[in-house]
Amino acid sequence: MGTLGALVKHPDDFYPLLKLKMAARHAEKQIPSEPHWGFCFSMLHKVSRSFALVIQQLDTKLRNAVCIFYLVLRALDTVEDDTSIATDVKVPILIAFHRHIYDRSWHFSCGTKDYKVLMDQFHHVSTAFLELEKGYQDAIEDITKRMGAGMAKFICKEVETVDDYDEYCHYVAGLVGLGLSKLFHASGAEDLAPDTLSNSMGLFLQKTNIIRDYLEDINEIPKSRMFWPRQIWSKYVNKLEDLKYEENSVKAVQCLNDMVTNALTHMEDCLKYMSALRDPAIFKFCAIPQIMAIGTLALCYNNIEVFRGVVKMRRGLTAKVIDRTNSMADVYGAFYDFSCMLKTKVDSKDPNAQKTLARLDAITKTCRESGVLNKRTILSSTIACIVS
Ligand code: D61
Ligand code: MG
Repeated sequence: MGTLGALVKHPDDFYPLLKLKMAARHAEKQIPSEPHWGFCFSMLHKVSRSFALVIQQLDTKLRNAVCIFYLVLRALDTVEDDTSIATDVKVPILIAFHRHIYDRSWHFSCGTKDYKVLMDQFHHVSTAFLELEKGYQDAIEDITKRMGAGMAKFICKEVETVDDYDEYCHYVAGLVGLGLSKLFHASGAEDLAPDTLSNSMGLFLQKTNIIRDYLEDINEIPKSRMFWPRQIWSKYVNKLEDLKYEENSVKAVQCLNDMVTNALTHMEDCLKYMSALRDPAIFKFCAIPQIMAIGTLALCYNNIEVFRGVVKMRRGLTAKVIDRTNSMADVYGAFYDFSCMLKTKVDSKDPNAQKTLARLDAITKTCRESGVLNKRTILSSTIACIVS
């Protein structure tokens, strides 16, 4: 559906979309004039639709550090994701990446489109990195080193068990959570969060991506990429790719629901992490991706379309979440509505029905016990319309 068609169907998307458009325009006008910072911020806008806007709300020094943190890891991920690079070339680059960020003459050409520009012009990123305060540099270096080593480990290893799955997600996203917590702390605005909670923030986002991107990853050329753990999918099919064939639709949806149920385990840690934040801009920066992830999981649960094409939240809905996520009451409200709505989607014949329902009950209980469910203002209707 085109923009106009979507607006006729959801007229109340109009104002948040307009507000988002204006915020994006404002952000573009604010792009710094020095060429390396200019490159970094315009690259951020190009490669991450959603993160760019929320990063924009942070205080200048923290915003610069988070922008560089993002681009360094995005570049590392571009090396990891490029399935045309031979393993014996790729592994040493991943392992040494944390040293390359100090070297303004280093670059490695790979990836496509905007990612290729990021890789070819990487000197702008290292130049900006070298201007950050030492505390920020150290945090970024440490996480880059650990993520690169973890990615290298999984280049030669498949995700077999649920523990492997958690380990892989720790390297590529949990560590981002640990790094962000360090940056927030270094900025002076927040206490240092416990590692397990920071890790859960990343795991929840990454698992949602891995669930949603099943088809895209399995169809990857020249070699498919597989992140769903064998321990889960082998209960339903003999090969991961069998999930996409129509004759396996029932099994595929059961497997998908099993994966969603697994992702639900992180939600309570995420609530704990967010409820400890004090700075409103940092809070928004953390909460918006979480609520988008919930919305995506809500869309994916019991939905065969995950195996047929792209399942994505409407742009208007994304705009609403960005506009309306301002307090912990909004987050508890969204988590609560999401859990209630998911409960109605659980089919008693699903093999994991009891487990799924138990996890959802635990989440709704936590939200109710927060005592703020009636204090929220507007997000309540958002989740309800995701599935309709
Ligand atoms: C609070 C706020 C944001 C958070 C957080 C806590 C904790 C963790 C994260 C963000 C990271 C979540 C990553 C989820 C998206 N997954 C990916 O982008 C995959 O690549 C992972 C490795 C590179 C990570 C780059 C990154 C991402 C978000 C950031 C960040 C760095 C720095 C600061 C803020 C946010 C995925 O990418 C391909 C795709 O999804 O299309 C993949 O290759 O699996
Ligand atoms: Mg990757």
